[in-house]
Amino acid sequence: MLSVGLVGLPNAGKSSLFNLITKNTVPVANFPFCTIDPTDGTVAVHDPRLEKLAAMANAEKTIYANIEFKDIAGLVKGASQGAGLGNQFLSHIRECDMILMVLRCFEDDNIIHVENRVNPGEDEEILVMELTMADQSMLEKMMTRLEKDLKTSKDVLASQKINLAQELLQAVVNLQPANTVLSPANADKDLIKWRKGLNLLTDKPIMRLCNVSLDTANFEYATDFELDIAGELALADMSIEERIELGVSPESGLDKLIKKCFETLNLSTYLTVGEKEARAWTFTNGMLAPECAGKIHTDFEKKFIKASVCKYKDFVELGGWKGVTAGGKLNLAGKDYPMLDGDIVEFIIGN
Ligand SMILES: Nc1nc2c(ncn2[C@@H]2O[C@H](COP(=O)(O)OP(=O)(O)OP(=O)(O)O)[C@@H](O)[C@H]2O)c(=O)[nH]1
Ligand SMILES: [Mg+2]
Repeated sequence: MLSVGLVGLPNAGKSSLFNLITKNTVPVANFPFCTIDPTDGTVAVHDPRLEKLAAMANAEKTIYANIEFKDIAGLVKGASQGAGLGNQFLSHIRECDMILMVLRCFEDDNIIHVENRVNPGEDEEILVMELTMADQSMLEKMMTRLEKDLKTSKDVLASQKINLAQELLQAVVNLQPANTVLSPANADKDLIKWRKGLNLLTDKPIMRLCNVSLDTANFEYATDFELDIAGELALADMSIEERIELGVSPESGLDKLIKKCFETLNLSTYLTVGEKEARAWTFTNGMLAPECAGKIHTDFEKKFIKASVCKYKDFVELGGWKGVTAGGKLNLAGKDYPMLDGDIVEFIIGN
């Protein structure tokens, strides 16, 4: 399952965001280090297309894509040296697919800021510093092991691994995220896999979220996403109709955030529909039909023959598979078909 790790300074609003996400009651308090246990929450990815399909097919079940968020304790300057609660919780987000930095932009004298000022740009610098330092210590250990093994290793990639680890180390030592080290286009697949398996925090996509509020001052700071977390929490129980009545956007801030995470991870959705279930499946843009079939069942990738594919819009307008077929909008896609967002699919699988 897709997972997003939240990082931020204490009192940036991570747990509030987490609460918005899960509507669980994670303790939220005006107290730095309120979160002392990592907390995982899974949320369904709301997709109106899926709901429409389920209604059309009178499907018994609607199965949404899921995305998991992991809340950890706030980091402070020097966490990698043990300040605050240290960075002991970072291991909980090592396996996440991306990092979401929650940056405080709201002014509130009653809520302590560990640096006694509100400045998202400087907070980002602190976070990048702590994350790269955590990666540095991991890479240094890795280098020692790789060099020790080099003489005895039968691994044909051994020296390439050392070179890559060295390059990554160079970046993080200079406080540059590991993801700034680009793999050459012809890089060995196994080397890329190995790199991913290192689970470096700063090698993941990093998205910056500004926690703003109505009284947020104007910052000269470019961010990826703005969300009024406290404001959204206040609206969280309202229906779309109630939101429209109040004059706020019918799409919740959380839905927009999840969309943005999908974008950051380069993901899209294809859909399947039948009487049993309507279901959303997540794939990486550019994936071909067989690999997408493999999302349903690993066997499906090998046994893939063809896929019946049509656009969501055609499916709805023409009233389903029959209409799509009669209307000439059905595409019998082969192994080299790159799946597109919103494709409705039926795989034809061999024995
Ligand atoms: N005024 C205001 N207060 C907020 C906003 N977002 C969060 N808070 C408050 O700030 C305090 C800290 O929020 P949390 O969500 O617990 O912060 P955190 O990032 O999880 O903090 P740690 O767990 O200590 O790292 C709480 O009292 C929240 O109610 C906001 O947008 N405006
Ligand atoms: Mg918290």
